[in-house]
Amino acid sequence: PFLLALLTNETFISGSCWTTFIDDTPSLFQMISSQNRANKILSYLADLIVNGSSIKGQVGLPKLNEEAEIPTIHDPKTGIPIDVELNPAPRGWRQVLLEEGPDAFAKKVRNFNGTLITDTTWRDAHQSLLATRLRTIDLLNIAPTTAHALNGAFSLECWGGATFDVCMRFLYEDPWARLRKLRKLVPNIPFQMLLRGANGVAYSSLPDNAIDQFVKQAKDNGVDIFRVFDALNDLDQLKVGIDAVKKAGGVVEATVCYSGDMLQKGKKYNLAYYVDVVDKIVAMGTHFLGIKDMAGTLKPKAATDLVSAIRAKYPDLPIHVHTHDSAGTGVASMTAAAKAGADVVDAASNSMSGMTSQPSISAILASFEGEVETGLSERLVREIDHYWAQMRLLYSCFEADLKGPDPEVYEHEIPGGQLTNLLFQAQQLGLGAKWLQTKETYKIANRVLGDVVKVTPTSKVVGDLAQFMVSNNLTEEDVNKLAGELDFPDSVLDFMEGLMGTPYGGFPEPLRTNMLGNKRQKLNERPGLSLAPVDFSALKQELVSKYGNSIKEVDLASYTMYPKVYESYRKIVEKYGDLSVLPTRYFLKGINVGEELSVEIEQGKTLIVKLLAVGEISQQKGTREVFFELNGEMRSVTVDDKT
Ligand code: 3PY
Ligand code: ZN
Repeated sequence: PFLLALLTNETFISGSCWTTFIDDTPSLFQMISSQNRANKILSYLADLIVNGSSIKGQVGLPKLNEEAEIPTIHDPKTGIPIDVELNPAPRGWRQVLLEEGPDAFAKKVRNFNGTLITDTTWRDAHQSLLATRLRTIDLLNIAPTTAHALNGAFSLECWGGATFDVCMRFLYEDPWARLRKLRKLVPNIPFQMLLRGANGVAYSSLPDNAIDQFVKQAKDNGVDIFRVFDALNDLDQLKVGIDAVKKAGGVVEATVCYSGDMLQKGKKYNLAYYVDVVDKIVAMGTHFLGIKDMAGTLKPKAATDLVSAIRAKYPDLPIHVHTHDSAGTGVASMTAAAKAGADVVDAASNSMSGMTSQPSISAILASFEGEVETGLSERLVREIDHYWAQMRLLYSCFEADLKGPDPEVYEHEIPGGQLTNLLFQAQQLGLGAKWLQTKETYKIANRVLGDVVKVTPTSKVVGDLAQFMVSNNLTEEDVNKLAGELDFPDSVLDFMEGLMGTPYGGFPEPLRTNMLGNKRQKLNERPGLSLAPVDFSALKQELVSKYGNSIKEVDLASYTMYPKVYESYRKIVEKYGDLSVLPTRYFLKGINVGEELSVEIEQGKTLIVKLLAVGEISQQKGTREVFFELNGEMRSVTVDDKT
């Protein structure tokens, strides 16, 4: 049709000025672009149909075989259905923030008579249960309903942590586009992200100006509240993130990471340690104090002791507690935290909660009932969960299949997301015994490294060392004795070099000296001080020369965080276009012969794709032809058969 339109276009036929032709006839070029996009999507589908899914971590196919239903929600007072498309989202805490600024917002939250809820379903819950694989389209579909159902929530945690990397690396999506699109649909609930301090959303430190640039982009594209932590509670590292958020005008939630069970005697990280870190955080200045219990080892009694101690010392400081339900005590711990004076606690939609995720939102509301007000409606959180029950089936192929709480978490202290990840890897090897060994060795690896606070990226260091020890059959003594000779994983050497900051109590010696040998230097100051600033104008030129003028500030930020991942992502987009528009079950399993799929590639532009047939393999070329009907016209795509 494009060629036909071109050949019959009068300006084109008359041969008059080609350069103005492009400007004067935009519809033709929109047509080329839509056709290119259509062809690219067909190429993806053809490859998927012939070769199967290339999405890492996918085992099997989605269990949901139809379009997910968006639940109807009802006004809790009148019981009347709410038309979420027609009615504007009600006022929420974001309006307070936008109208009155971060300081007044923090004060009002502190003065709220009760404890507010952060819903983590869009970030940590799927990071912890579904390998971070939730796609933008499935968030967008439920976003208008969420804006109504959760309008009393403190925030939706929806960005940062591992989602940034996974979006580009495994889902072939632009994390910035996700943020902007969600923002448009949810104008009333603050958006929250997880920032790994001086590491941004990467695995080791970046130059300070890279953190500033990234945070500014995050703020400008829709993030309101930044939960900033440092994996070692290294305050110099933490300050880099805090300062970046302050400069960008965001809400700072400077965070202390809670590692291990402080109720156990003789622990390195005890109440006095945490209060000391909090003192230093308060001295730096923050709108909120975050307490981040990434492994779910904060028992109810510990939550009471910790929050009470901080509350007594800092009556005006708003406190936000994050936890994981790995041991099954999440609801009890969050209830204890709320009663001890926490202003906000984290929870996840019921079908996306429990075990390595956050505790169930309905269970928390039930546990609070009659005692702690949240501003949320029990009916609405229940109604919206019908969607998440379906998502759990849609993403079943990424489940680690944990069957129950893991009380050993108080011993091995593995963070939620990593626990599912390591279990998944052990299951893939088909060895039940391997799992026990992994957990046991993780404990030993932590001891070898001097008992560090374990959360991304230090949890990866401990996990990598544990796997290295298991696969090379090494004991704790072996590691210490042979440190100078062994070829340790990069992450372990990065940590020992000091690229992730300095652990409390210092690095283990002589292990550090022996491990580094003369391969690496010892960094005895925070890494950002010796990293050359990113030259963003040179980087822009470089990326424009590679990818053209569409390069934006957010691309510079993506590249700076993950240069290789960004480049591979661009290659995929070049080949297949914007795949975020494909409904998930087609993205993961393709279509069957005779099946029809409709994809909205942009507003008002829908492709109707039907798979007609898959050709025989060509013995000479090893290719197959895949035949589609695209909006009523026949198309064929040739793909290499790699099976
Ligand atoms: C992350 O850094 O991604 C985390 O979720 C840490 O808990
Ligand atoms: Zn978490």
